[in-house]
Amino acid sequence: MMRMIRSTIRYAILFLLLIPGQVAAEDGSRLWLRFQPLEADEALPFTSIQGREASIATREFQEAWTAMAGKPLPVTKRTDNGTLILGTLGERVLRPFSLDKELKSLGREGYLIQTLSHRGREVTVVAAAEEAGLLYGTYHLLRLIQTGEPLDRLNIRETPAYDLRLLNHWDNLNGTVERGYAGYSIWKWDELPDIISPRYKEYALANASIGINGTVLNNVNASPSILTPEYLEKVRVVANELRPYHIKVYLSINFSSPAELGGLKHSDPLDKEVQEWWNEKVKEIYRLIPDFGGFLVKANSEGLPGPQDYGRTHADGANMLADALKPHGGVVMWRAFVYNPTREDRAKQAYQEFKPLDGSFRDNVIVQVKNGPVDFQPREPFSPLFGAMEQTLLMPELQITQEYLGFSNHLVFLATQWKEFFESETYCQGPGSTVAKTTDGSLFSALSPGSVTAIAGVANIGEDTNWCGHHFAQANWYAFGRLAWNHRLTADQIAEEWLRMTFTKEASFVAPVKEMMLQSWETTVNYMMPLGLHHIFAWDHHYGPEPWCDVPGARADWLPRYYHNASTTGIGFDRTTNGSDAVSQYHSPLNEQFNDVTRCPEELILWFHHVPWDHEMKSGRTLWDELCYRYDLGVQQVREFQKVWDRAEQFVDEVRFKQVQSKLKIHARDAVWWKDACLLYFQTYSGMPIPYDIERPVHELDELKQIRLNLKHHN
Ligand code: GCW
Repeated sequence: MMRMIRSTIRYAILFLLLIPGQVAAEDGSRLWLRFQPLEADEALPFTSIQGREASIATREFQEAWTAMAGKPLPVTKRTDNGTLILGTLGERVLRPFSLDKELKSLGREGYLIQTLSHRGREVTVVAAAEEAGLLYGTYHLLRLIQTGEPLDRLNIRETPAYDLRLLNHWDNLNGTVERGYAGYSIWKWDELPDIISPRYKEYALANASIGINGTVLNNVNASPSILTPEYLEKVRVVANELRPYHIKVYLSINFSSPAELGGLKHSDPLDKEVQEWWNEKVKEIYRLIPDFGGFLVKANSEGLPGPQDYGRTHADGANMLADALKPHGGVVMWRAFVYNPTREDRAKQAYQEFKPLDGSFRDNVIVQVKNGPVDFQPREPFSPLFGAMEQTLLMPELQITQEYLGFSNHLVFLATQWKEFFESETYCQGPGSTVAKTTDGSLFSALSPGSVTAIAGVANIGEDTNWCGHHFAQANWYAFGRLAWNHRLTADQIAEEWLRMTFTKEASFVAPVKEMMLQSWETTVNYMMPLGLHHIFAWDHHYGPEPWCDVPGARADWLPRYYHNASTTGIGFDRTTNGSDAVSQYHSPLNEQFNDVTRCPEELILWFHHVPWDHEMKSGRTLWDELCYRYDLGVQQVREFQKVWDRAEQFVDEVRFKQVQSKLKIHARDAVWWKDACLLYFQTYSGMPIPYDIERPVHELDELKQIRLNLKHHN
């Protein structure tokens, strides 16, 4: 009998351990917000909590705490040792601490977290001028708890680097996502406004936890339909879901909307009727969404309509929309991603178009500039527009989705790339004028007292269970938010935080996996496009290599040959003063440095120079050999990632372990594909042998040329 009872109990326990909820819990859906149970030896200083019950910060804290500690913190009116106090300016709970002046100086979104003493009792105070700051402060404290940081002597003050920290969704109204690799859009336009997906709130929460405060819901290749009353009603409902988490909604608009939607004869921005149409449309939007953020505009770019269709400038177009939005507090983010199939070097065109317009934009227009002068390539120099427009607000656009970095198959941590960008010297006001400082208000703060600073990242989010397709792609969403809040954080710090929250704090897991993440971007550059090569992707889908690609009748600047210029004499794009002269768009001494093949950083040498195959590199190797070594190094590094991950098995739940392991197999195969394709093809020009000490090609060039990926559904 006893044995029977015992075995029943054993089965019951086994059953409890196997209930589907528990296994499914580690599917990546909770992102970095897993709030794992605290371990027995983690003594935390909190004994009770004081905070407005209605406040979302208090609610979020209690929910997370309950998950970690098993029960909520007791709510108290008394101040005891260990009381956690959450409050905003003027609230009774903060009165004993005289923080008002300081809180005001931290602005709307800033906060402080301090260990303070009150009548001999030690308390922790999270305080901010307004609710938004309090929520950010609360998430900061939760991050400290989750990552295992000491909590006893806290003295933290934070304000964001950029005022507007936005995600850009390239999501279409039919549910597809342009350059999205994590399934269909999370915005269920067909179901809205009646059905509200629980994911909207989860999305809001995840963004708030990393300080993102705005989102552009639809693709920059915008359908005019987004501005119909039917869709605006849907947008209103999404905005209502996001608002409690301090996330504002913005929309991409189609410049021809007055004609296409309003039935006007045209959409000329200087036409009174057109202006009136926009004024009325904007009023309609604000009636529905009083805190609407504004418009994002892709105009006269890749075939889209714009002010130039009517002989007007980008400034004319942007200012018309800005005037409509101004009375309501909205902004226009006008994209500088413009280029035409002219004889002019594509890398120079955005600068040529926008630099002459410096000073002619309204103060609620922000020109949104991609990090590099071409298009989110694996590595680009920074766009020369940064540091060139001293009287125009400029915001960086980064790409979180991995359009040119292996989609959601390759493990690429982008914080390293973004740090290189932020820290690039523009020299616009001498040394120290980094890209970050040209955009965060520290260099050109005189623009206008009310003007805002901003940054955007093209989202990598879709309806996949783990949101981003690859578990490690979540780290890029996370890193974007963290850097938008504080671009001084190191990639190392961000990876460390993310790993501890997303997987485990175990040092023997974190150290090697973090190393892998920190190396992964450079690794990808190595096996895809080392030494400044760019845009040698296969036609249209931007996944695999196709340096030989030739599509009859296609625009020259959409073909790899335009960029690599391989010939029997050498390889690379001559952008020196003898070539396209793109170097001259940079300030001195950078222009001279880029112009001189012996001083140009080797990472960018083929971006700026057409280099002979036997050119001697810093390593002492010829350019050809160096190219071979870089490609090979990339492959070897991915193989190393596989080993690092396999060694980490004991620390990771089975589902996520296996999924990442499978992705790494694809990653390794693709790296070999890239290496073989590029080396075998370029060898037909260099005529030189592949150095004998590196891995031999395993493919035939002709066989690689036959590969046709059907990746249409990804676009
Ligand atoms: O690089 C190109 C992408 C397009 C994208 C465009 C842009 C949204 O391939 O898919 O369109 O950039 O940024 O506008």
